[in-house]
Amino acid sequence: MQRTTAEWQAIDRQHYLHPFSDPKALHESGTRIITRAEGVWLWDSDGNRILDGMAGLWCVNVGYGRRELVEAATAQMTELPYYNNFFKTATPPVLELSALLAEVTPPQFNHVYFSNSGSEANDTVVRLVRRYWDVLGEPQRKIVISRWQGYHGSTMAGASLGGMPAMHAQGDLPIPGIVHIDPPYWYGLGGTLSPEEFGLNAAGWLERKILELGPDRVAAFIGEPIQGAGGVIIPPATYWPEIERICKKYAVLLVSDEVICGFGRTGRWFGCETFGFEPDLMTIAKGMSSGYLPIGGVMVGDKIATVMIESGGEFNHGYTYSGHPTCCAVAERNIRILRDEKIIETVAADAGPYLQNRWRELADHPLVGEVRGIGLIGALELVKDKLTRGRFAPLGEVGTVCRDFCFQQGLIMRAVGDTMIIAPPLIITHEEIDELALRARRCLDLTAAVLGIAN
Ligand code: PXG
Repeated sequence: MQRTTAEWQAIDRQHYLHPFSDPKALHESGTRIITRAEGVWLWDSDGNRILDGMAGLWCVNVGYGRRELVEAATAQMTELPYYNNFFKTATPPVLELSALLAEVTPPQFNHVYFSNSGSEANDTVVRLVRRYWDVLGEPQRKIVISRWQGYHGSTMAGASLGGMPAMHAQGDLPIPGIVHIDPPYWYGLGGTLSPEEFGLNAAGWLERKILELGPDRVAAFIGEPIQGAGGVIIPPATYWPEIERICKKYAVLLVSDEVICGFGRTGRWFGCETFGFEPDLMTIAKGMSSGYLPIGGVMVGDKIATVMIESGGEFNHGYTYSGHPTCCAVAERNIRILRDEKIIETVAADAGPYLQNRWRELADHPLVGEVRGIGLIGALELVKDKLTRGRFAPLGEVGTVCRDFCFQQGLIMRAVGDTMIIAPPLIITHEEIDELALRARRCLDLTAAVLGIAN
């Protein structure tokens, strides 16, 4: 039914509770209603066309409007809309997708557990690594180390693994056995160190924490190759190889949360390939289906899969919709699009470098303290003083002003504190990147004008 924006907003106020939102504030301002999309463009219920600089929520990698994905869903729903994978059963789509994932993931990955989201996949990770060490006769290895400003989901384990104090403050988190270290955030924490020196230092915090806890109590370390929701924190090149070395030294399992970086965001299939490390487990979701249907999973490396299979015994874990056939059929088709159309190669050789060049031009803006990015992910740090990296107070206010101007100017950019973020669909063209850069600069100018900063 086609209603007016005001009618939808009224229903929203009366009946709907949004994720991560203050309902009272939202009721005052009214919700934006997105009604359709094509390529990198969204339309709202007032007919405004908006450039989606965030690919939905970091997920619509192949862009909106791909008929093949609609057709894959229609065909599967017609044939077999649902069946489970419990009780000695499987369906063709879950098997086809498993085999395809083994092909596109790094060589150590040949097995997958499916979930319906990144959060559920990370809950699976926690249960799986604890089960692995139990099976190996080291039941005291229970602790998972993760990082402040990491984001690993919103379930009890996901939010606990994440390093968002505002999330921990609600629901008595973290759950026991999860410990955090500081992130490899050079712009914020690097001081006078070179990025390379800082990267080694930041990895050293992991070793220090392992030694403090006792190496025989640490089950795993989990991190996003680039911390996305935490502000696009891109570690120096020295960081991940050193993290891998430390994990190997203490036999700590290494988990790469690829929910944002996976499926091409950084110009390789997976972020761990871009940063040069070999994880034991990978969390996947989002770009796996380009967000057309909900699906996630855990890629299980051979080292762990062999133990789980050869030990015998049941891993008492799974969801009604683990390996949902329709979601699997869509994810499989989506991954084939990424592969057959060489979309990720294009990100690496063309779209990525082009976007990064245009993005770096914003460095001369008086509000911009640092520009960073890789592939099709980017961030701008808005600061009060470029030289000293001095922040605005309270943090987040200027970011929100800028983000609101972005909406007004027909551009979706995320604000994390005062860091502005983009992660557009991977199929974005040069012309659309030009438009993104133009609109971003206009929004920075408008923000500077509100602050009374001369441009
Ligand atoms: N891991 C990472 C790295 C994520 O970015 C999750 C796990 C959880 O996935 P699900 O599918 O359960 O949401 C995510 C999700 C934001 C934002 O504001 C980011 C996410 C989710 C919601 C908001 O940037 N990332």
